[in-house]
Amino acid sequence: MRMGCYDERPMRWCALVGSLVLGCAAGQGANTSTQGMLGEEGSGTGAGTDEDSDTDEPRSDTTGIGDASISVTAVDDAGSTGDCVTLVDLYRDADGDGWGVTDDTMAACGVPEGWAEVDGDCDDADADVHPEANEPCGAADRDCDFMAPPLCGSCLQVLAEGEVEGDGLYSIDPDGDGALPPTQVWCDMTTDGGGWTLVQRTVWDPGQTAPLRTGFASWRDVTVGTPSAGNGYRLQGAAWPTLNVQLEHMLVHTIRLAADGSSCDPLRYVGTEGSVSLTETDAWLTGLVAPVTMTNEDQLSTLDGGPGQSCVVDNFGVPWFYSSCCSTCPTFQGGYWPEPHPMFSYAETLDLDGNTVAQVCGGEAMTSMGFWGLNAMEYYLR
Ligand SMILES: [Ca+2]
Ligand SMILES: [Ca+2]
Ligand SMILES: [Ca+2]
Repeated sequence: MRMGCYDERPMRWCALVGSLVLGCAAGQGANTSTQGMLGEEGSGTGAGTDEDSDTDEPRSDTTGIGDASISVTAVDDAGSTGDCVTLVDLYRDADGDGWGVTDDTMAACGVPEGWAEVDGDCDDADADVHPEANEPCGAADRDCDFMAPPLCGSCLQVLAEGEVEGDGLYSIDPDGDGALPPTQVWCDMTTDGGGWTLVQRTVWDPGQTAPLRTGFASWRDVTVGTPSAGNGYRLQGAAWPTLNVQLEHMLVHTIRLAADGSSCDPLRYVGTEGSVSLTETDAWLTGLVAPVTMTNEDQLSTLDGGPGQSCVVDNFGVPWFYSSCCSTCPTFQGGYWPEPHPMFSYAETLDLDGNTVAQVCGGEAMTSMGFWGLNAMEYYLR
């Protein structure tokens, strides 16, 4: 004879099997997993292991379920009979996601709160984790197969399918199972709907951007710097085409204040229809439509090739799609500045938010002969 009871106020459940009483709250009704046969009505105070029915033990008594010879009767706390004729295997479900844990079971004639009829929950403290849970790209294991899902491929995919926590650093794998390694990138998840992946940032400090001045092979194969705000950075060029999902391009210019070197609010310009492609020896940005001169040549110029050799070599320019030289200058040194700094020429053109330098900086912006000096020039793809 066995009796299973647990006390979870205000309702008390008891299960007693084998010519004894299976107690449950009256009115819980029959369920489907195990049929017993109505038999003699017991007192509910038989020789169970939990004689006063006020502790949690034993909770996992399911032996004998399904045996048609077992008589089952339900009683409530007061000892009155209910109509329970069904004994159900139950699993503890503390997080209420409908999935219980395998190693905490009991049998009863209903499904009280905190219990489930199926097991397999691998985290019973998180209702978003269970065997049928959605598993966003880049998240931890959630469907209890103990395997993490693949990383998202871009900030745009993070936005669409992953877990978004505002602008910031995200881990992506630009080409999935391809040759490119997983990498951490900076995502703008707010501007113009978000989903922008930063691929290059040049900053006022020449020491930060000097490592970006490379030939084509390094441009293609090597990620330089770190993507978090304030740092010079370039994601290896081989990843750029895979991030250019919607052929959209954004330049974010943070103008420097002349008085103290601090930053104005950024101006943002978006171009469309621009396709980034690579050959063995070159990179191209073709078809770009933009409200400002984001580029003035389709072919990338680097230290060892492209139409803008004078810009890169003589004027300390970072590789860019330009020649002779630029309205958008990731860095430039020469008559404008004694050291290479990012600069651009169109701060009086309305940006995405309808702002110009007048709105974001007032009269204090750092300028040199019609160009504005930048604390940061950021280039995003989407
Ligand atoms: Ca659960
Ligand atoms: Ca869970
Ligand atoms: Ca998984």
